[in-house]
Amino acid sequence: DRLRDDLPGAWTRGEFAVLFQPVVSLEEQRVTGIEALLRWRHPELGEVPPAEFVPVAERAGVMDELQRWALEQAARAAVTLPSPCTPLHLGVNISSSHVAARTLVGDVAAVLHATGLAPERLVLEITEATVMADGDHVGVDIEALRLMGVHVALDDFGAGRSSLADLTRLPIDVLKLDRSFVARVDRDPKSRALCESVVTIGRALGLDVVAEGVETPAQLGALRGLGCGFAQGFLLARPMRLAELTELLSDGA
Ligand code: G
Ligand code: G
Ligand code: MN
Ligand code: NA
Repeated sequence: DRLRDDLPGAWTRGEFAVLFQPVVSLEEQRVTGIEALLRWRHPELGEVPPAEFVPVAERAGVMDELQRWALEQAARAAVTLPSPCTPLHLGVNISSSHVAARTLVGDVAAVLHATGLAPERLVLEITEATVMADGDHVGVDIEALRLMGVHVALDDFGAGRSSLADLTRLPIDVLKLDRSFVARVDRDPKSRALCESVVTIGRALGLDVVAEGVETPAQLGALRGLGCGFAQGFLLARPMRLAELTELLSDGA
């Protein structure tokens, strides 16, 4: 089909961009990280969302190549950013095909080397689905990445068919609380209870918890009340281009 035909190499033709969405520390009230998010602007079809092109790229066998490009773009951008306090963490989403290809560890090492990004600043975001799909390999590769100093986040936590067992099995650093719970944290006792237990688990295991998809002050207030450490969402900042992010950070965010 059309996407399948046009995708390979589209990033070398300037059709892809990496946007950055700030992650805010609720304790320190400042930006402490960013998440890199891929965008494809097809010359005729317009914006194609990742939910559409990632599966196409995986089937076409080019997702690891696209991901290497995205990782490098994001890392190159991150090293140029002003950092008022400690250098920002850079979150990058990793697809299950990249993990399955077993090139992730080498690719990450190469990008760190090429860009000079400190490994401690990089947070690889993997989903529970990826963890489930790939069983043992994931654990081995994650362990290797962590030995390099890279951090790992479990993305969309709570939404998949997980797996509190993953938390004991995998050496991770961050839990990203799925936005489906965050959406109703201020109104629905069950959502609130789920958010609270994730915050509690995070504290008990020494993991940072990032609430995703925060859209209203009421949600933010509820999350603060639960002691959630970090938040991300349209209320705080939308995904933005590097120039805009640089400006935001220079203004002392
Ligand atoms: O930015 P947006 O809300 O459209 O992202 C939708 C989905 O696409 C999210 O689940 C996000 O993790 C994923 N995504 C965004 N950028 C990347 C990327 O560089 N690699 C992979 N594998 N997924 C990405
Ligand atoms: O699956 P992942 O967590 O990587 O998804 C990130 C996606 O979430 C990005 O595509 C981003 O555009 C989107 N996103 C970020 N903040 C919000 C928000 O407040 N509300 C909603 N609905 N989506 C958001
Ligand atoms: Mn993510
Ligand atoms: Na997520």
